[in-house]
Order: sequence, then structure tokens, then C-alpha cells
Amino acid sequence: MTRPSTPSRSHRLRRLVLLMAGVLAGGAGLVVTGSADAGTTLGAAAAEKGRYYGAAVAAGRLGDSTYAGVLNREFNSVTAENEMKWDATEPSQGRFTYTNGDRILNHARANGKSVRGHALLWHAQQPPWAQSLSGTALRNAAINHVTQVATYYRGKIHSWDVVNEAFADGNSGGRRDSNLQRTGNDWIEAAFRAARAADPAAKLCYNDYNTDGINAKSTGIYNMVRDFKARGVPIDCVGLQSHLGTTIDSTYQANIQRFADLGVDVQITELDVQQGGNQANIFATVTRACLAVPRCTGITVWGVRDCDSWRTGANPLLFDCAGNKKAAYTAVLDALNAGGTTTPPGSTTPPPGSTTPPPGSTTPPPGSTTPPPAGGCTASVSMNAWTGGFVATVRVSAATAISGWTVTVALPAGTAVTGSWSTRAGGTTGTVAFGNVDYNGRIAAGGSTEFGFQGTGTPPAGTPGCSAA
Ligand code: G2I
Repeated sequence: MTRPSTPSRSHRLRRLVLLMAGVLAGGAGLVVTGSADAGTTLGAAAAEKGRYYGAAVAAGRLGDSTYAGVLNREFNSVTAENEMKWDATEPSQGRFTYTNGDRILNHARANGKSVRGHALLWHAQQPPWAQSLSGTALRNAAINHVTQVATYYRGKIHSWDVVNEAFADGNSGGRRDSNLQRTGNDWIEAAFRAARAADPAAKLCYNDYNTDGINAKSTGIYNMVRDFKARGVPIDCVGLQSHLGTTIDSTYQANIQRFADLGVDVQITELDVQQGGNQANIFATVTRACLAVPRCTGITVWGVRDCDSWRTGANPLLFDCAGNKKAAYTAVLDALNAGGTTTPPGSTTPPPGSTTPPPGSTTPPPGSTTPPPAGGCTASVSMNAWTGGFVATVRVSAATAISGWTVTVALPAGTAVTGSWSTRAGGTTGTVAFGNVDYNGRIAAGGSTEFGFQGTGTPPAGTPGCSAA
């Protein structure tokens, strides 16, 4: 009696390699179709594309079980909506309070979510004492604020909005007037340098609104970022807030792309869309635009439910006030799960017609029969170390679809893990196994995800092992 034939592992591998080769030869990126690997939450679906999907969170709402339930289930990144701003963290000069910021940070870390820090310097929500300062006194107070807050949260923040909303609206393309701007045009780069020194592992972002297409304001920011990159000012990303109305600029994706082309990541940082127009379509368009640009690394919506939004009456979010999924939610989830890109951020998409994999790509060249790595996954580490400590960011990549992973890191004697995110650490010393958390275990073929850990002592060297489930 014969069983219905199940392709053997080697047959399946050969088929996959042939499929990859064919797709590459056809000039397109590797397209994943079908629902076998579809993520069922925003965070899981984004993680399969090597990205995060986050929400702005208010500490005062964490006790609301509907709110916390949706947050914990759907999102794998969190931004403090107000609790890490200057007025919240330094209410009187030199006295720092982190109670509410820590509530958000701890909630996120306990649930395996990464944290965006928002915002170190901004002309709004300054404490009264800072509003009354000017000149050198204000500049020194501002840089001290950056240093203190970024040091306090060192190693725990995925990305910081170092400077928020420093450009003017309208056609000038120049800076907004503010007490900070009046301390000298170099205040922004001074802030970025202080932030880098305080937390070398955090991605440092410039964040602004009305930048959701190619326009005078976004071009002003573009020119600043280009200048920073040329002069070695430490900047890693640009946040496009994306508080949108009933239309979306036709150059939305092109604008993301031009920033990415400068060598910075792009993050959609405060997305919300007026309801009553084309809300679901606009949310889907934003999602597709981010997925289409490898360096667009994540999306954050500015609140959880419509009733949590700062835009009273606009109902601009993905969940209604009872926590139900809206049509816009389904549009986003479908867009995240649709084929079209699996290129991990940080690598380059092969140009149309190219048959040569980009440098660093793990995709086999056409005709290759090289099997995927043993164990089904590989891990690579980017290390930020200083005397006595380090932060490691680990990228887990899968050649074929996997449903879980464990990365094994051998720590030198005397080194200990003191914290981690987007993973469950199986120990603190010796050889430590880092396992996936629920939202980032499944990785689609060709996809990747990131986790991190920090430690004291000498950083581990070499490439960690990776095994897949
Ligand atoms: O204005 C929307 C956002 C634009 N980009 C920067 C973001 O930081 C900004 O967020 C909003 C918060 O969503 C609001 O929640 O920033 C506002 C302040 O400019 C926040 O509003 C403030 C109220 O003005 C305060 O009266 C209130 O005490 O929220 C505070 C906490 O609820």
C-alpha cells in the first residue's frame, strides 16, 4: 500500500531553492504568498517582515484591562505618549522623576516589547523652569537633560526621539523658532552627540510631523540629515509622525525612500488617520509603503483605541472604544501578511533585472543548490561596548519558515547578562540560551527578527549558534 506522497526534506529544499532562483532571475524580491505563515496579530505579522508594530501608551491606562489586553496581544513595541518628555522627567531642574516612564518601560519589558523613547528635547511640554531659561543656561540644561535621561534608560531603549518637531511648517524649509533654537543652530547636533555618548546602543532619531510626503518641511529635514551624515553627527533614523487626514500624499513612499537612501532608518512614529474618509485604505497604504522600503523598520500608532487618542472625535486608530478591531485593523494586518517584501531591513533589495544577490544577502544565487543553514536559522550580532559593559543586538534570520528559535551565546568568565528584550533569557552567565517570545518566534522564509541583551563585563565574541523549531 502506498501512502499519499509527502515530499522528502531534500525535495522540499530543492523546490525552495529553485523557487528562489526563479524569482531572483525574474528580477523580483522573494515573494511569500499563502497564509501558512500569516501573523495573526500586528506585532507577529510585522515581526515576520523583520519589523515592529507599536503603539503609544499612557501609563494611566495600563490598569484598564481592555486597553492592556489589546496592547499586550497586538503590539510588540511601545512609545510613552507623555511620560518620558521633559516636563515629566525633570519637573524641577536637576530633579529627575521616572516613575511613570518606568511603569511603561517595565510593562513593555515584562511583555517582551521594545521601547521607543519619546522625546528628549522639544519646544513643547517643557517644564516651566526650562521655559524661563535662555542662552547658555538653557543650552547646558538641555544637554544635561539629554545626558541624564538617556543614561538612566541606557541599554533599554530601542530608539530615542532625540529632537522632536524642530522644523517650521510652511514653505521655508527652515527651523522653527523656539527657545532651544535661539541657543544656536547647532543645538540639534549637540543633543545627538550627547545622546550617543549616554546610550551608544539606542538608535537616535529626529522626529517630526507634516513630513508625510516630499514637501518643503521634509526637504529641510532631509538636508539636515544629509549634512549630519556628511559631518559624522550621530543620527540613525528619521521619524515620520504621520498624523493623517482623509488623503495621503502620493509621494509618501518616495519620501521614506529618499531618507533611507541617506543611510538612516525610517520609522513611522505616530500614525493616526481621520475616520470618515478612506481610513482603512490609508492605513494599508502606509503599511505597504513601509514594507516596500527595507530601511523602514517599524510603525507606531499614536494610541490603542479611538477613545485613547489625542484627536478627540477623529476616531483615528485601529480599535474602537470597546477594543474591537476596526476595518482599518484588518487592512493593516492583511497588508502586513501580503507578499511583496521579505527583505530584512539593513540589506538591499536586488534591483529589477539583477540576478546577483546583494552583499550580505543569504539568498542563494540562481542555480545554487546550497541548502539553508543547518538548524534553519542563523544569528548575527551587532555589539556596542564600553569599558565594563555592552549592549548586543542580535538578528535572527531564517532561510526557510520557522516557528521558533533559540540563540546560544557563550559569555566570557566574569560577564553577566543584566537585561534583555524581545527574548526570554535562559540564564545570566556561562552559555546562555535566548529563546523567542510569543510574537517573534515565527519567521517567514527569508525573513528575520531582532532581539537584544545587555550585560556587564567583557562582551561575548564570535557568532552565536541558532537552532529553529
Ligand atoms: O500632539 C500629538 C503628538 C504630536 N507629536 C508629538 C507628540 O508628543 C504629541 O503627543 C501629544 C499627546 O498625545 C497628548 O497626550 O502631546 C500632547 C502635548 O502636546 C499631549 O497632550 C497633553 C495635554 O496637552 C496635557 O494637558 C495633558 O496633561 O497630555 C497631557 C497628559 O494627558
